[in-house]
Amino acid sequence: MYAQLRSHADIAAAACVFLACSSAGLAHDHARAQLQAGQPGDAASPARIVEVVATDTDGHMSFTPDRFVVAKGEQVRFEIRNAGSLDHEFVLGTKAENAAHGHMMAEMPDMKHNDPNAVTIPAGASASLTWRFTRAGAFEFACLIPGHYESGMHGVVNVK
Ligand SMILES: [Cu+2]
Repeated sequence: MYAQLRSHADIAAAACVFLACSSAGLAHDHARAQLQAGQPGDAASPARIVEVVATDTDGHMSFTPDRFVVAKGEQVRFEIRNAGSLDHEFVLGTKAENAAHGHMMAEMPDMKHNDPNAVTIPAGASASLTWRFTRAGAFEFACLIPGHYESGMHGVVNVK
């Protein structure tokens, strides 16, 4: 039984890498369908630029800054620079969505993201993500690579 489950997870992980997570299985689609933080941005319309730096020195991982206030309806273009020596990712969602996604990442640690609300940033590289925050509330951005969230890699977006 265990072996069978394990191989399912492996197959899903392989599909995930090839298809950039667009068909990583029902669990992932479900997580996306529940996305509460807003909607994918439109690169053609104006956006407020927010620069974020990811670091991973001495076992402490973080995003700087790790707190933003955004106006409801505002479109933000996050420009994330990975100044660390490890690959990181930036995933937007509610705390609950990120926790659920984190559990899935623990099962499929090689999962790569190219979703509207998530981007993988290789060590030394930069990436951007444009998002429109259409709902008020506290949302989270986090790196869900196993162990990174626990090491401090998360922050808060307050939408007012
Ligand atoms: Cu990370």
